[in-house]
Amino acid sequence: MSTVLSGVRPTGDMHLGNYLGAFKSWVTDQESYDSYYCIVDLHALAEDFEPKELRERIVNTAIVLLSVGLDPEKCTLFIQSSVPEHAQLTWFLSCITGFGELNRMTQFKDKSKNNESTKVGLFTYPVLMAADILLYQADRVPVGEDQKQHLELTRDLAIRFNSRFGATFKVPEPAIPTVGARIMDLQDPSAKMSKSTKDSSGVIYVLDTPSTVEKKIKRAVTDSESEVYYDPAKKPGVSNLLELLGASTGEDPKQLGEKYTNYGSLKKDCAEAVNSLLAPVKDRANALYDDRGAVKEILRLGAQKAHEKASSTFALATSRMGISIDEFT
Ligand code: AQP
Repeated sequence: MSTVLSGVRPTGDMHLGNYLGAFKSWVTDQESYDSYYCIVDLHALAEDFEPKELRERIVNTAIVLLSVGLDPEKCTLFIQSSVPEHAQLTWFLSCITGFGELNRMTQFKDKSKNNESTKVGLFTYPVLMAADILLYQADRVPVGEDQKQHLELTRDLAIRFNSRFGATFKVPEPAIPTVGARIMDLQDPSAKMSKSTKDSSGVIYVLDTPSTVEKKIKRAVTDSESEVYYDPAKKPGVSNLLELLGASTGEDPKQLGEKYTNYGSLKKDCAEAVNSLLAPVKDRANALYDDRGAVKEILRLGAQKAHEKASSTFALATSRMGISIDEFT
């Protein structure tokens, strides 16, 4: 059975971009892959955080993941920091990563904006991400378009390690969804929908109420034309609504564009489709909020299972690098 791995940072409330760009395919993949899904709290430490708030976000993220359909009987759901090998392998990989390689990462450039106080952890984030993936010998890594460059680095590091020290890591393939790969902010369709965006009016959270979803979509920025068609470069706002509608209903955004003659009816259908998609998720989440003990137990068992696999890969990497004490003579 092939292995799939993906992760999410508990840096805020989960939104439609996370759901449509990532979680939806995680749920499908758990049926046919040995699946590992990770709440990557170590990555969250690289940005400003409050410990109490972070703890709450980790639990909320787990609740959303279970509510969208991850089934602990079919996949391994765990918190990254519960498996120490993630941090340990990061050091090994840091020692074969060039400074220039990390300096070229566009996400780091966007987030750091040349600010001197930017954390080193944010700079080395892609190396930790590579460790997350390689520890589980993942064949497939479902991510949004924005993570493609990090995946390329992971592949480069796996190939480099294998050729320098001997076959150790599987070289993973990215899996980028064709629809929903990049859901944009409703108020600024030139920016991707993000948890950490200050103005929440352009972000639809998975647990937003139906009336909030309707309000946000109704106020979504479009353009001064009135014709509906799919063209992300020329009509980013309208195309994003078509993308949202398409990803929620399973239809093709381009073909959907041909069905509409005005923005009002597109927004109405888009809000309805998003609300139908999210309604069962919210019901399940409410039930889980009343049973946090069960969520904690799922994460504990997940960490145990993840540790079994990660520790065996890590032992192999240790041996390959010549620092395994078991092999000292
Ligand atoms: N807008 C998006 N459209 C499609 N996919 C998206 N993802 C995130 N935003 C979008 C995908 O969701 C998965 C988990 O995201 P993450 O939190 O680990 O990474 P992120 O890209 O940093 O997410 P945010 O929401 O933008 O968080 P902040 O604001 O904290 O930086 C990933 O597979 C990601 O591609």
